[in-house]
Amino acid sequence: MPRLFFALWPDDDTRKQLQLVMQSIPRLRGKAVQPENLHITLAFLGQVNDEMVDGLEVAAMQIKARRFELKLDTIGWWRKAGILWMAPAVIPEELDLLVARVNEVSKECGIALDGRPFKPHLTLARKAVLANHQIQNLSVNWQVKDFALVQSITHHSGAQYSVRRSYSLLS
Ligand code: 2AM
Repeated sequence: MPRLFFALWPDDDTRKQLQLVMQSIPRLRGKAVQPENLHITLAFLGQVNDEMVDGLEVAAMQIKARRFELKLDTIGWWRKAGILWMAPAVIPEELDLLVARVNEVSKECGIALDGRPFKPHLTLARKAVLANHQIQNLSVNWQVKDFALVQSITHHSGAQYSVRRSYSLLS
């Protein structure tokens, strides 16, 4: 049973911008997310029965949602979870609509979601220990043109993600 999630998967340009951000965070302690693994989760599905995966992949093709610009302009740290993240100060309406559609389609395919409110964030590092300093003037402009169904494989060394399928957004 694959472990799946829907995500915004950065294009090459956005990934380069994110790498620059990571390089400019001083004394980053913790476990930095590998550059090729950086993403924003739209919906975490967990283990999905093999029989359901094909239906899900096809159903997601019916999602009609628009492209949008995502400005990641806020860096923060969840102390308890030890997560250092980047997020948009303003959540575009298109992103909320996309998440709502992805959730609907997943439920229609029989997948139970955890129902936690959506807090869009891109995890930069885990087990991060950080003084409560502010990092300013760092932002990433992401032209979001698609979203993806991603599989997570857990190794001793950490998680490896692979995009199973990506879906274009409308221009
Ligand atoms: P995180 O970056 O805040 O840990 C793959 O695990 C992705 O799904 C990660 O981006 C993770 O968010 C997200 N996710 C959301 N809910 C999860 C859960 N219950 N278990 C594992 N990952 C979850």
